[in-house]
Formats: sequence, C-alpha cells, structure tokens
Amino acid sequence: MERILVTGAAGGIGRRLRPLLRQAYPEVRLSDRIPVTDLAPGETFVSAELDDLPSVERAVAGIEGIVHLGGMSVEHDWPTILQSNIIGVYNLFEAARRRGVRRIVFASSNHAVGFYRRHRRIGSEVPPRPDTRYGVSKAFGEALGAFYADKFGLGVFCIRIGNVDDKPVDKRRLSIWIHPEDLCALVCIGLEHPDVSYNVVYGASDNERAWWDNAAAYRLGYRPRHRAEDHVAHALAAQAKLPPDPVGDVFQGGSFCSVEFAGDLEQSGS
Ligand code: 15L
Repeated sequence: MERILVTGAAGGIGRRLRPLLRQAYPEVRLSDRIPVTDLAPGETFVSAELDDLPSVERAVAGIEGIVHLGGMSVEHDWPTILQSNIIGVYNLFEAARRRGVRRIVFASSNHAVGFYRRHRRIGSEVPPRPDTRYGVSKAFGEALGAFYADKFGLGVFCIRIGNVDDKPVDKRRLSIWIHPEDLCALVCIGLEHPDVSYNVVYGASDNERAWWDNAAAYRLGYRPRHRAEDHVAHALAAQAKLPPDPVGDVFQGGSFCSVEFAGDLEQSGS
C-alpha cells in the first residue's frame, strides 16, 4: 500500500502515529477540521468536515487505505456525538466505498465494552456494553464496518483502543495501555494483512493485568513490544493521588462508567 489517509490527524493519537506511519508509507495524507501545518516530507494535508460527505469524498479520493481516528474521542452531548461519530463515521465508510478504498482501520474504543466488570476477561467477540454515548458511537462504527465489509467487500479492521500514551498513567491503564509503536504495528496489520476482512481486536500492549483476550490480534501476527508492568511504580504512584471511584473501579471503562451513573451497581454491566 502506497497512499494512506489518516483522519483526525491533529488529535493526540494522530500526532503520535504520524512519524511512525511515515516510515511505513510513502504518501500519508492527513485530514482534520483543524489545519495541520507542520507537514513532514511525504505528508500532505486536506481539510475535511466528517459531517459533510462531499468534503470526506474529496479527502479519500485516490487513497488505498484509511486510518480513521477522526471524530469525538471522549464523552460529549448527543448532538455532538451524532454529528461527528454517527453521521461522520457513516460518511467516512460511504465515501470510501464510492472511491474504491480497499481498507479501513477504524479507531474503536474500550468504551464500546466499558461496562464489563474488571474481574472478567473478555475476547473481541463479546456483545457491546458501551459506557457512554461515545461508547455507543464506537459500537455503531464497528457494526457499520461489518456491514460495509460483508455487503461491499471493504476490508475493515476495528481496534478497540485502550489508552495510548508513552506510559500507563494509573492503575486502570496498567490493564489497557498501548504504546504508540504497538498501536502503529496493529494499524499496519489492519492495512496490510491479507486475512483481514472484518476483524475486531484490542489496542493493548503486552499487559500482564490485561482484561482482554487479544488472540484475534495475535493470530494476525501482532507481537507487542511494550509492557505496562515495566511502568508499574509510576502508574501506582499516580493512582495513589486519585480519589476512589466506587462505580468506576468496578468496571473496565472506569470513570466513563461513573459519570451520570444512576444504575444498580449489582445489576449493571456484565
Ligand atoms: C478513550 O477512548 C479516549 O479516547 C481516551 O481519551 C482515553 O480516555 C481512553 O479511552 C481511556 O479509556 O483511558
């Protein structure tokens, strides 16, 4: 693959992936609603509003594979989630179909399954248990990906990303952290691997405390190089400064679960 598009390139994950993707792909087109001005050789920028299909179609023209990081990356009010993560992701898949794109790597999130309890170890085939409107939108994106894969033959690779950072920043992140280099390795599998048709994997490094069985990624050759446990002292020291979260501490989604929570702690989740 020669020409890829990274949507949401101005965001935190986009900024971290750009230098790594440049090493793997000769032409990297970046899109965002915010201009990216620090372009490196091999990078170009095109402005795109995800809720405007013609502008998304212009952004994907001539592209072989898309890394879709765009949209709202945390919980927000419904009108915002609807525009950016429901209508926006539909426009992205539809534009890709119209323009003959071969692969989409969809940045899903652990918050699509955030209401699973921490004592459970879940694989990527479990039903969604979203913890937020944002998590619902990620489950929608995964379902839309399955539809475009099955109906139109697009290769779709959904990564339920944990938390991308240089180090895990608290106890929860020891279970779900992913180093940018490991995420880039997963993205490249999603764009390149011949067996990708519709796949869902977890975006996690080699984490001893993982809540996720990531066999689906390992089967495709994923071999993470980073281990959360190497940063355990840092993460637990940061955790010690945080207030307890009686709801969030029960569920994998953490504070995304506790915000607005009015459920029954015994009954909610799975
Ligand atoms: C996410 O999906 C968010 O995009 C990110 O900002 C983090 O909050 C992460 O999940 C997390 O669960 O730590």
